[in-house]
Amino acid sequence: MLYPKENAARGIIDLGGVWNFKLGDETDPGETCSIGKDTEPIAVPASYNDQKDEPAYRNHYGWVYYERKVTVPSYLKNQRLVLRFDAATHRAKVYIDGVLAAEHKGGFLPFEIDVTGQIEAGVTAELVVAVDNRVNFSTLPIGNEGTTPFFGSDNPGVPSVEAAKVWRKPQNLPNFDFFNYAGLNRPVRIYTTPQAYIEDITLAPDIDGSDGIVRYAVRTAGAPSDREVTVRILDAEGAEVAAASGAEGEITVPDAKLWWPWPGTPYLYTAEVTYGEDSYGESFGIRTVRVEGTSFLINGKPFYFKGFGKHEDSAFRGRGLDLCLDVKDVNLIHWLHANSFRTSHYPYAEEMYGLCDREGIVVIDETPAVGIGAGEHTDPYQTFHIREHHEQVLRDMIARDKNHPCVVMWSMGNEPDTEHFPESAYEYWHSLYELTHEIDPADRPVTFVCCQNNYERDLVTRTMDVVCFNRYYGWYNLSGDLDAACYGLNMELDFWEKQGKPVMITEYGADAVAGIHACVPEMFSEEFQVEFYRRQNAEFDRRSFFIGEHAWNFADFATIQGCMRADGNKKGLLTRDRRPKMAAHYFKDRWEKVPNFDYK
Ligand code: GCB
Repeated sequence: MLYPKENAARGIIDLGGVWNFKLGDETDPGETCSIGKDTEPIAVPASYNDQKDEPAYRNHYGWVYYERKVTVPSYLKNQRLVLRFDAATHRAKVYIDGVLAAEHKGGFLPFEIDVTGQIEAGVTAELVVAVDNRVNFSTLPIGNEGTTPFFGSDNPGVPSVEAAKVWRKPQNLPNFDFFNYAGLNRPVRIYTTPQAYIEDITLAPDIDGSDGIVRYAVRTAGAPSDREVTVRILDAEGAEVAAASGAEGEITVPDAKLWWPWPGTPYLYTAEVTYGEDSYGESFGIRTVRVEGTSFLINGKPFYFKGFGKHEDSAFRGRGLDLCLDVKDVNLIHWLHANSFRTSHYPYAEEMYGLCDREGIVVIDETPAVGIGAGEHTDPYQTFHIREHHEQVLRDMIARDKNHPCVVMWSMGNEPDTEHFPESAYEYWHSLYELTHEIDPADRPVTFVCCQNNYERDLVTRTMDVVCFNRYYGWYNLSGDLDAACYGLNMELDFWEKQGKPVMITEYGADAVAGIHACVPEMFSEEFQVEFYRRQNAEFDRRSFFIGEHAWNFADFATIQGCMRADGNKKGLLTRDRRPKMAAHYFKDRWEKVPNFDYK
């Protein structure tokens, strides 16, 4: 799916701004197509939750309504009009002049509607978007249904499931550790194309000696296919270096400049595609990614991942796109001498991938499949109704992100149950693994992120291209005891070593409340967070098959309330407003000395 771009053939009408807004009540079916007068202002793009300091906003459950008028200028009369939502979290119904124009499920990937017949250039239309924030057993991410897991226990202080139903209001019970920010989190735009148009461009790069090879495919629509597709490859200065015609083929770029992670040069080319009156410039990099033995190779050289899991999370906007924050984060990633991050726990806004392409930051791209687990008595693979949706999300994520050189690996999900129902888990995840390989035109490595206490029972993780595991030795288990933590960690590393795969840690960390200091490092102090990383990194450094360390998390972030969270999750190396804790300085020093390539 192409990102909206303006050029001589295409225009964009940005629908960002202040819209009219109304909360639905919990019984609302999301079918209100005209929201009337008593509305409140709401900024788009942004999550609605923190835009007004009311529990009704913050803890809303169910549908909300966004409304605005849209007028496409009459000089665009003969153009094709496409209404594009970059993300509506988690489910949307779009009404144009009172008529349902589209429905979409999934809160982190774009969808678009050809509105050529519905919105007429020169005529004002009413746009109403209903958005549902509910998470449950059929959504990704997963929400618990009915009650919290604590209800129904033997503890007399805790009401039974039945009793809880009497007084408990329906509410979201996320089975994940980030605040369920919702709404129109990303841009809403109308873009135009000529009537015969380029629908999609796929670019799969390879290297042959000093040349670059680009396999390409262009999908067109809207006219008889007698018009010719042409492709020109432009270098970073805009000079043509290769060209081809036809809807698919292979192009050789002589003496190609490769895309390298920062501080190498992340060189970008543009594939300038034309079809009739339409044209589109897709930027891409020439680089290869491959797993060989226990190495992860970028352009044939063993790469070491230095970085973190992140979140899209900030004050006021919640999960709303903030370009200033994205640029700042990229600059902080450079400041830290990090080279990579994982889009934990959902695909991020497309603008961030564009920045990472340009700035040479390596990305592990993750679906929103987080929370697939329901304790030792319930097989989530039998109970949850997610398979079809999960496949769709994988297809949509790859369709959106396939041409980004920054994306080097797909993560199908985070921390599912693979321990209590190992066979079900294998069947589920391994078939998705095969599907992911099949649908990625560039066939990147595929993984998912495991976190099981009994890693020996898990049958899936060892079959992934890269073993990615999240571990909290010294925090959630063996709390505060870093000797014991290192002992436990080493036992586990011995196990993974035997699998003969590249292995990386995708989460490890300790909460540290900025400003709490201790001479003897104890939990929650900044000193403990540093010591936690210093000790465990020393163990990683001794293992040649170990290909990367991703700290949890880049910055502090908002979560649901709970007795384990004081104003959110405090495992950030930076505070939520991006001030460095001691651990940020520690990693900055360490990572400056750890090269991207041939570290082991
Ligand atoms: C995890 C999860 C992550 C949490 C983290 C924590 O294993 O993947 O979403 O935020 O632990 O801090 O507990």
